[in-house]
Amino acid sequence: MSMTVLFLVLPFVLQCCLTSSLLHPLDPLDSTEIDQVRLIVQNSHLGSLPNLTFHFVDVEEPEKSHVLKWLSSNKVNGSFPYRRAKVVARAGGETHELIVDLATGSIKSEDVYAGHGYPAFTFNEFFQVSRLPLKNPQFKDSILKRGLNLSEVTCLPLTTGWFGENATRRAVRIACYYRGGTTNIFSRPIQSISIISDVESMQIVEYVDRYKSPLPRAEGTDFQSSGQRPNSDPCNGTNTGFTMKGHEVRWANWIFHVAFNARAGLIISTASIYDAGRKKFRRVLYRGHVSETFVPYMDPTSEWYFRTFMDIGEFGFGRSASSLVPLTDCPSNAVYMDGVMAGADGQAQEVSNAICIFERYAGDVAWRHTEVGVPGRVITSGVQEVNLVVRMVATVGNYDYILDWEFKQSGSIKVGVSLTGVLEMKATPYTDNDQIIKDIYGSMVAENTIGINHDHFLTYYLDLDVDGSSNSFIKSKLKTARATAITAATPRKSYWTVVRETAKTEAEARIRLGLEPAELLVVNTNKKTKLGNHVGYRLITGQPVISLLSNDDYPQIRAAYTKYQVWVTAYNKSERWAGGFYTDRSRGDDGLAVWSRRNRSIDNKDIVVWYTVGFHHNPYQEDFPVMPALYGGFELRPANFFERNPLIKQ
Ligand SMILES: *[C@@H]1O[C@H](CO)[C@@H](O)[C@H](O)[C@H]1NC(C)=O
Ligand SMILES: *[C@@H]1O[C@H](CO)[C@@H](O)[C@H](O)[C@H]1NC(C)=O
Ligand SMILES: *[C@@H]1O[C@H](CO)[C@@H](O)[C@H](O)[C@H]1NC(C)=O
Ligand SMILES: *[C@@H]1O[C@H](CO)[C@@H](O)[C@H](O)[C@H]1NC(C)=O
Ligand SMILES: *[C@@H]1O[C@H](CO)[C@@H](O)[C@H](O)[C@H]1NC(C)=O
Ligand SMILES: *[C@@H]1O[C@H](CO)[C@@H](O)[C@H](O)[C@H]1NC(C)=O
Ligand SMILES: *[C@@H]1O[C@H](CO)[C@@H](O)[C@H](O)[C@H]1NC(C)=O
Ligand SMILES: [Cu+2]
Repeated sequence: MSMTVLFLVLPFVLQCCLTSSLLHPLDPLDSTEIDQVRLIVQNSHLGSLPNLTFHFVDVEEPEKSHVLKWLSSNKVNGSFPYRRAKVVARAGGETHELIVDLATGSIKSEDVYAGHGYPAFTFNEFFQVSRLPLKNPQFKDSILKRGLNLSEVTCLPLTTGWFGENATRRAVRIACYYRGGTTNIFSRPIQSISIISDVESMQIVEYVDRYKSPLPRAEGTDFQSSGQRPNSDPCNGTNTGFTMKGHEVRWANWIFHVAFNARAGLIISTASIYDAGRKKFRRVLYRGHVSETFVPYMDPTSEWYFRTFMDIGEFGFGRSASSLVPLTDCPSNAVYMDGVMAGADGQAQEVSNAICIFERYAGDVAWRHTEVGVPGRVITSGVQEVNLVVRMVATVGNYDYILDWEFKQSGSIKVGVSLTGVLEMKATPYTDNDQIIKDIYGSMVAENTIGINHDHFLTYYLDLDVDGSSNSFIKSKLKTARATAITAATPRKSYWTVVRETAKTEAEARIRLGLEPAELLVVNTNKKTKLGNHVGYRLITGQPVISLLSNDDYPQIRAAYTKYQVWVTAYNKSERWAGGFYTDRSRGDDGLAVWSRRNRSIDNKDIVVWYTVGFHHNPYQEDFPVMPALYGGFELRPANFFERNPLIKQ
């Protein structure tokens, strides 16, 4: 929900000591590689500039064709693509972009970024900036005036967004909370203080105290669980059911690659499914991950209007990754993977248990049938559903996002997110809903406490490669037809029929769901089933939620892509982040909406689908003091991809 960082629950950040041999070109950088990158950058001229900090260090992914060639050549070393890192560092008050080649230990290219927006904040910057008020005389005075104890105050940084100004410095807002009597800091906001801090000079540059609001009380805000956990689990002892080689997972009929990076968190790549009929693996998804999130709050007043967070670009889901807790976050049969990323100083940092992978026995039925029509017999047959889940949790300040990628043996990939954690709350003099006479921009969730209305938009990058890279996007519209027009010999007046439309250009593939019944498909028109249907995958969408902000509102300009739930673009390796790469204080001149405006051809091309899982969140009392998980998601489901139900063995 917000860019704040709750330092108390941040994952243990350790110096990493893992070494592993390279197995896949899309493997994330390991700790040895990250340290190698750091040394190369520090030994370059950047090392002599003041304040060198690392904001982004990630594998610079090789060309798709090279990765595919390596995969199809049985992974022989000779065809292993290059191993490079992309680095974004700040030094001397400027943003530097570098491509570092790891084999030769050299810098391949270097640029100073001169466009709008800034790279993600580092953990160190957030940590330092959150301490500033506690040393500030004006703030100390404000706390004293309120009769509060400074040692019970926690301050957290909030990104500032962009509201038409010409930004010349990296800055954050700071919000402060009172811990007195509770660990649920977000439930006790110290209202009416506005603080802006310059992150380069690490100084408070604006301070306003309007001193009026009461402090919500501590009673009833605690959310710590009783500590009781089931000491056994029905699944304990089950075989994990899958094998892992490096980052590559093989399970049932699936093979795919699992990666972790600071920005997106969990990344699924090169997912293929075994087709027992054709006796081979067939490609489904080249890459999938959360590309951006947009969380605008609906309170336009001075302390709240700027809360329009884009967590992926402003901070990062990987950097917010929680170490997963066995039996709470993942069942007992889960296998864990650590995450590695670069810290502000360029050193490798590890998040232990950042990802878990487990077989889910949901208690559901994968398929069944009872046949009573065979004389003398009742035939019942079916199988239980067993899926494989890959999960991570990003705790971005007050909110927790549980991100799941669930693989089914039927060929479906179910992608979902559960929102939980704590609301972002505002103090109010009201203690009863009947006292309210004007808009409070949210709902009363406790005495003196408003849960402010807001949205969550999680935009997924889905580079589907259905049975190959050349795909088309089809809207299968269901239209009501008059029966009598076809034949007079029917008493029926109407029926529905399917009218397939291929989106030829990017403009035709911007979709607002819910306006007309339509199924959305990615098909490979170069490949047919034996029956002559084009092979495809269907995008089964969730709730049709789009941003309700006006198009001229600044946050909406930055997150223009949230006006449609579905977009399709022509594949371009450097177009991955829906809100643009430099998201902090961005102006909407980079990102999905801008790329789509090129209106490229997407018919029988390598295409990328972007789907936004959205929530309008008008809080209810049950969301307090901590919110029960709320699920949203979508499914990628085979559509004439197989000759028949792949669950029925031939
Ligand atoms: C390929 O590279 C891996 C890791 O670098 C190494 O262990 C292996 O021996 C190499 N194989 C061949 C055939 O060169
Ligand atoms: C302020 O809080 C600290 C830490 O909880 C405590 O040690 C101290 O006694 C408190 N001071 C006052 C004046 O209440
Ligand atoms: C920002 O800079 C541009 C170009 O220098 C100028 O035209 C514009 O008025 C400035 N806007 C603000 C809000 O200062
Ligand atoms: C370097 O950091 C220090 C302390 O944060 C700051 O005072 C100084 O202005 C910074 N220098 C540059 C060039 O950003
Ligand atoms: C799982 O089972 C093993 C042995 O069967 C036992 O030692 C362990 O405590 C169990 N773990 C949990 C979390 O139930
Ligand atoms: C790929 O995308 C980048 C960023 O949008 C753009 O600058 C570049 O021209 C694109 N390349 C092609 C071949 O379209
Ligand atoms: C996109 O391109 C198509 C085909 O060239 C054209 O018909 C359509 O008007 C274009 N749409 C936009 C919004 O540019
Ligand atoms: Cu919410």
